[in-house]
Amino acid sequence: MCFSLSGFRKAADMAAAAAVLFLAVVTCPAVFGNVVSVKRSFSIDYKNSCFLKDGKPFQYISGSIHYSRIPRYYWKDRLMKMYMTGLNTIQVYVPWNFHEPVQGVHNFTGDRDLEHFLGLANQMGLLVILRPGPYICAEWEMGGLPAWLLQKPNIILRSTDTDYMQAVSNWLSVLLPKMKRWLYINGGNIISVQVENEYGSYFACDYNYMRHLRALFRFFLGEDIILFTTDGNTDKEMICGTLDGLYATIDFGTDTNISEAFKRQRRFEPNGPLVNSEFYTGWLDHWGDRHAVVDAQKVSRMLGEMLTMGANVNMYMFEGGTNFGYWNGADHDSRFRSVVTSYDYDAPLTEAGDPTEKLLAIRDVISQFGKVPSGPMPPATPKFAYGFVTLKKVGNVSSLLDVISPLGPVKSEYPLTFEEVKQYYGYMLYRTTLPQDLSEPTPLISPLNGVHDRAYVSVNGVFQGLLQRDTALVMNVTGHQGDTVDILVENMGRVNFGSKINDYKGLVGTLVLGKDLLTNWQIYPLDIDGAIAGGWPHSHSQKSSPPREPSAGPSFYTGTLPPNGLARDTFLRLNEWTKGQVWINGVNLGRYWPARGPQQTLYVPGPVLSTNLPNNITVLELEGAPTHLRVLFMDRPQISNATGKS
Ligand code: 6GJ
Repeated sequence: MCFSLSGFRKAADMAAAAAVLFLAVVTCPAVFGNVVSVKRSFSIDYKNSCFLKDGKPFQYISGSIHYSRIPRYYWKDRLMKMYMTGLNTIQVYVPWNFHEPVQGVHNFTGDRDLEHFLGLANQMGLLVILRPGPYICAEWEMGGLPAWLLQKPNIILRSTDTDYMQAVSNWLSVLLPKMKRWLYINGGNIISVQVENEYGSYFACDYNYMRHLRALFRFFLGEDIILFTTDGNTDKEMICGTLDGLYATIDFGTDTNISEAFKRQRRFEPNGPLVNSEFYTGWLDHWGDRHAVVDAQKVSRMLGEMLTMGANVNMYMFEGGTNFGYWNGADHDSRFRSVVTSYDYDAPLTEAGDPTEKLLAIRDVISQFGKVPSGPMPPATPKFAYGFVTLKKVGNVSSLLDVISPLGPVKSEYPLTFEEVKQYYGYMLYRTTLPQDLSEPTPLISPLNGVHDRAYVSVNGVFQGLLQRDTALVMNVTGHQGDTVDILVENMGRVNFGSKINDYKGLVGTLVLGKDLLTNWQIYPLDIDGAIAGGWPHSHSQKSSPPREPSAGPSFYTGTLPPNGLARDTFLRLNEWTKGQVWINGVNLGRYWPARGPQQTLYVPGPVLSTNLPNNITVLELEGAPTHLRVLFMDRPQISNATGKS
């Protein structure tokens, strides 16, 4: 095991350190002898089982941060706090779908400016462990894979499927050449690059897929960069996820025996550095979960144990952030469970980037292994409670299709999926007519559990109930023959882990009403974000004043938060509302569902707000608005601990 200064505790170990340093001087003159200029290098010393940075033993202490979950404005703030904690490295996923939402159209600007993010980290002296996937999991929509891959109905994702591999090759031929200049060996700060993500946990176990990726990464990045894999702490996962030429690392959390886990890594890497690539400092929340927390003392204690062993540790997450818009993922084990908008993760830095007791405990541990930057920890960003804003109804979704679906419907005898209509995120409205009079409540059934994921059913504009994937496959409908049936379907985020990541959305199966198969559909893709970006509804004069009483069912509401000269972080609470989506000044803040929780507030980054112009608020309420159409801006987040209703 390489002995690095950071591998020793102070005081008690200084004597040992002195002895080892003496031995090192004797055995490694090139490192401790005459000062020689050393070409930048970052490599693995298999003889001494450590990393070498410019030829010297190096132990990384890293934290995961996802730029795709943080407004560009705050990147420097979060990175500074990670640096001041004593981290020397950060770990970064690159979500493919974030940069190529439309096939062949790439975006690396603004909040997607990955190179600007890398540059900020470089300025701060932070090294980078890059994880470009192409699959990344991460509780991110479809694990980072673009949904347009599903246009091929039977594509086998994460395999040598030719269409999948062609798309992967095209993507990596755009991304990796951009990363080459950022490699540490080329003057940048990227010290290692992960290939795929926990591939051993995927059913395909396609070694040729991993070989193809290894070849692509080597072709674009060269021979000198360390390529590695990460897999869960089981033999099966390590067997299917590792490949010669890719350094095998492992991940585990606070519920694991450290020695046993590293013994498992040693079975795949008998020599070389011990690495925990994902040491879970917290955990994720699905809608309806009890909020997940991980004990700070346990995290810091285990971190100290691993660092004492000379292991290299990345804390997952150090700064989680937010699943803005539709970027949250989902899990599907016994049933579909959508991840909430907040990716706070009970991480050392909160969703809003505020230092926690957990961060301070971690910094104390790190300080025992070497000098942490002197000076105060940057404080929490200022928050502001802007108070109540009362909204007014714009209208039902069904009455606004000319605005939010300007291209009109796609006509089809049977329902088409989001992917078939080439809309990938958010909402679509499926319209047909009642085939006969239904004077008695008549069951509307999704016989193949084909509602992905939630469907809000209205007849002639009157909300009659909902269907939900896995848990509500039937509801009753009444009406008259020829009545208009509108079914708004919500995509609640694609599965990001396991074998069900081919997660088609919309009505992926037919619906049966009584004995009738419902056919002859008009399918409206809804471009709500586009309409709002174009100034709707605030710039549009309301043609007709909608009914004053808040009717149930999918409807838009709007209002303005007056400017007050401050653009401070704030938290939006809609606890009197039911379920929906919120936009402020065109920014899609994400989803709310207070009855399910545990998330009760939506994080509103200060830079979203204007200091001198009215802040336009738009709410899509899917089920039922409250009598008082109020929303509340608070100066702190709220998370419920009770398990939400199903
Ligand atoms: C990691 O595996 C993943 O690599 N992990 C999780 N996996 C879900 C396993 C369920 C049995 S939850 C938190 C992390 C991230 O998703 C990470 O991307």
